[in-house]
Amino acid sequence: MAVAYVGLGSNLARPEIQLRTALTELDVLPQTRCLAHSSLYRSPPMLAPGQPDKQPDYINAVAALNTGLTPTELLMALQSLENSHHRQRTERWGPRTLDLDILLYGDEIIDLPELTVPHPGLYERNFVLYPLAELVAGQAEYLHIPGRGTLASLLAACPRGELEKLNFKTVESDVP
Ligand code: A4P
Ligand code: MG
Repeated sequence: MAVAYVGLGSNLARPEIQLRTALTELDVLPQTRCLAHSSLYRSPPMLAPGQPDKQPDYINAVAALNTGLTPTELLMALQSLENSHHRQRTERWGPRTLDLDILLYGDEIIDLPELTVPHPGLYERNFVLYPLAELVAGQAEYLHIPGRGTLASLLAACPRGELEKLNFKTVESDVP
């Protein structure tokens, strides 16, 4: 068994509900339990250079899984979950109903054509680092990011910016 951290993101089709549903679905993947997850966070879209600024804000979260799946098996399971949320891949960094990224898989460094771990964007994304820090609650100095140092050192170099932690009681799924 390994502990894997998964980043969740959505900016289409009621993103808060997409994430809450996905968090329950992660817990019932084969050989997998969801140990804990962060709050939900809202942030403006991070865009590719030249990409038009026409996307809704994103909702993001991070989950810690205990899994017996191999990294490649976990990637396939996550992609199948994305597909079940009607994810359509039209453009890179385009709007999406559900994005599930493997951020960390134990302390492994993986460089396969279909899988890079740690996730290549992890180091500089406020919408990943701050939820991850919440999840490990006070242990950021001890969470080692292979090849990059500690989570605490990455956080120190990453401004919080416009990232907003959502109040659990006011997210849209509570509205009838
Ligand atoms: N892949 C390689 N490594 C991994 C990994 N560690 N986890 C491959 C998951 N997948 C990985 O992904 C493309 C391919 O990456 C997959 O086929 C898989 O084999 P994708 O999900 O189909 O496409 P994508 O998500 O558009 O591309 P990419 O480069 O993964 O984008 P990111 O890094 O997911 O970023 N702004 C805000 N505020 N919040 C966001 O969450 N997300 C993105 C997309 C852009 N802007 C954002 C956010
Ligand atoms: Mg992705």
